Order: sequence, then structure tokens, then C-alpha cells
Amino acid sequence: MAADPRELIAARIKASRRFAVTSHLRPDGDSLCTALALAEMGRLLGKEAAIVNRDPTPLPFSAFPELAEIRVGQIEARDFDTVVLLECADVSRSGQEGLAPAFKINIDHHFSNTPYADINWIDPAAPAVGEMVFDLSRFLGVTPTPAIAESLYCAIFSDTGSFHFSNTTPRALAAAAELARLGASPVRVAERLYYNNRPEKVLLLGRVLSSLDMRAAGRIAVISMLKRDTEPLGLKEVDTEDMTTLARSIRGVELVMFFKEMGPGTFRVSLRSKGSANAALLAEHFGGGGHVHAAGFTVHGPYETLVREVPATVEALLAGPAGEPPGPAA
Ligand SMILES: [Mn+2]
Repeated sequence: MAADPRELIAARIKASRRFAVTSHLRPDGDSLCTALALAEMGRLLGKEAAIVNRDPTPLPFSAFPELAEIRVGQIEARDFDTVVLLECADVSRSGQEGLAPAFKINIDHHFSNTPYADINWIDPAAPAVGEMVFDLSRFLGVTPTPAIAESLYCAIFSDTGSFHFSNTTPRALAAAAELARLGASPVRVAERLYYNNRPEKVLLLGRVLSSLDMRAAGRIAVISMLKRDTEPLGLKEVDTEDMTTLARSIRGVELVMFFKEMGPGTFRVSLRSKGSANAALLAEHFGGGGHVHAAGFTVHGPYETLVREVPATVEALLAGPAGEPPGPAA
């Protein structure tokens, strides 16, 4: 019988002196808060631990003082005896370029085609990587402090869409309950994530929602955020998850297409689907990628043309294979 990867990971971390934790490009709440929790657990064990991501921490997490320790850049492999990659299907997802000589640990709750690391722990049934690292704490012999428990709770809470998404399993809820018992405050986490907006952000929300265009007999909701919406409000970086959530809340909507103007004639299109619409297949058609229910791609051209033609193409694709039920990966 193969060794339990959790035992292998715990043994490696206990034997290490300095380890680094990294996660994927455009890191999310799950990967960020889990990285912090894992680094803190390592410090409780007397290890030096650093968190290094290629991409900066986005809002609302960039406002969390405890996440300010995260370094943005490249990992110097010779500085660490172990590198932990969270939620990276392959090394390139981390944006880290010098990891070839490093001893790598791969922890992921998505299906991964390439068990690329020296130790691989892939559990697609896990609701979040935060839940996996909470599980790992038992193998490390570490009882999470209230701060660590709160980070892990925040990871699970954000990855389940505050317990709305399909990964809100008994396992997710059991871990959340246990973390609350260990000192995580669900109220404080919800306040930080959802009740922390600037007034300009709420004004922007109004503008973006006013752009709503229903297509494909109500199956597709298209919204847009243009520079002319954000610039007068002085907003450079915006968390748009709530805008997507509101568009997705419309009865009958299977796909949200969110056009974001990145520069002159350049638009990032985020796709969020529910039900059978396969966002990843749709994004691949336009040279992008992602997951079954969350994906994206970039298009170039005049906004008025793109916002008409790209949804029309998507509507046609939805009538084909991209409209078929997704596989088991999520
Ligand atoms: Mn996750």
C-alpha cells in the first residue's frame, strides 16, 4: 500500500529548516489564507517559513495586515530545502521559474494530470486546500492557534463562496465548525470579506450592473466594466466577485460573461457558469482556460463589436459540445 501523502508531507516539513509556500497566478482567498496558515504552523514547529507568490495579493485580501508578509516575486530554490505549491496543477501555474532543483510538495484539491512534485497530495473531494491543510495539522502535531484557525476558516469560507457553492459539503462544514471551536470568528471573517467596501465601490457596482444585457433567451448575462466607469471614481484595483455573483443570481442564467477593459481595445472576459455550461471549453475556444465553472480569456477590438459578437459566438458554442454536461473535474 502506498504511503499516506499526509504522513510524507508532515515528515518532510518536520525535517526541513526553511520552507517556502507558493500558490497559483492570481492567487485567491483559499490559496492565500492557506499559505499563511501553513507558514504559521511551520513556525510553531520552529521552522523558517516564507510565502512567495508571483502575483500580488488582490483585494480584499491585500487589506489583511497578516497577509502583508507575502513576498511577490520568484523563489530562490537554494534558499529553501522544501517548496510547497498550493493548488498548482503544474509548476508553471505558480509562475515560479527556478523550482527545478527544489524539493517540491504539491497539495491540491483539483484534479491534476501531472503529479510533478516529489510528494503529491491531490484530493478532488476536498472542499478547499484550506481544509486539506487543516487535516495536515494533525499529522504535523500542531493544534491551530485561533489566528491559524481563522485563516483556514477564511480559506474554506471564500472557496465555497461563503458556503453557497457545490463544494459546500459535510466535510467543508465539519471543518468550519471545528475551526470555529478553535477560535476562528465567522462574523469577523464575513465582515472583512463582504462588509468592507468603499462607497466608490458601491457606486461602481451600480454602473456595472446597469450594463446588464441578457442574451440567449435569458441563459447568458453579460456585464461590463470599462475604464470610463472606474477612472472617475479613482478605483484602480477592484474586487469584482460580488458583481459576478449578482449577475449569476438572475433566475435562469447559466453563464455570466464579464467584460473588463484592461487597456485600449483589450478586454478580459471572465466566465462563470452554473449547471451544464462548460466555462473552460468556452474559454479555450478564445485561447483562454480555467475550470468548468470559472474560466476566462482575453479579446482585442472595439468594445461595441466585441460585446455583440463574442456572446453570439458563445451562444452558438453552448448549443454544441460546450453545452454538454461537464466531466467530474470541477
Ligand atoms: Mn481552492
